Amino acid sequence: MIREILIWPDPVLKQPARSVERVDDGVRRLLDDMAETMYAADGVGLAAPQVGELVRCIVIDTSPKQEGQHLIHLVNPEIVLAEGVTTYTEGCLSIPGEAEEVERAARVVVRALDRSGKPFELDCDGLLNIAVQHEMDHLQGTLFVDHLSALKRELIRKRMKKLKAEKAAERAESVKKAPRHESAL
Ligand code: GNR
Ligand code: NI
Repeated sequence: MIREILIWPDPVLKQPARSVERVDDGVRRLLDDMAETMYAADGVGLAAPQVGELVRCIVIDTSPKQEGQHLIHLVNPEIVLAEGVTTYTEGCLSIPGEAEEVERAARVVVRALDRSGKPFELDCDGLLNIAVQHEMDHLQGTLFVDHLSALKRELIRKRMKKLKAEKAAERAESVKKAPRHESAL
């Protein structure tokens, strides 16, 4: 099921996510929804807080458009090694239409559970490295705008508030046009 992606600023996106106690069917269902939502939105990653779930779950697929081919599930990820510095122009599905350069570690090794609850390690460089750090930021309530100057962040906040107002107006309009339809999506 495709979920709605929260748009920043949203109080949920600022909160830390809790660890998963057991990788059960409920967690796997969430991971499947997140993957479907990520592919539908053409993203390279998605963190559970972006769909309103404050749990430490991430999906990533940095491969060019072969759905499912390189899908990675990260449950309770922890960085066990970070080295070097790199910059990348980042975007975020929760901050649509914006992109800014962000400084990150050049390489991270992450330890996480897979969708069967089995621990594994992932040695990340390139776009995967950027995506892993970007998604892990989401799990502690940090977005790429938090790495920018206050001035840039406030400019983007204004644009996002306008975007959200437009979306709310669109929704209100579609409710008016189709009052008996399940349109609160
Ligand atoms: O789809 C995404 N693209 C992207 C591009 C550069 C750096 C990070 C990302 S992650 C983003 C999806 C997203 O918002 N995940 O939280
Ligand atoms: Ni993001």
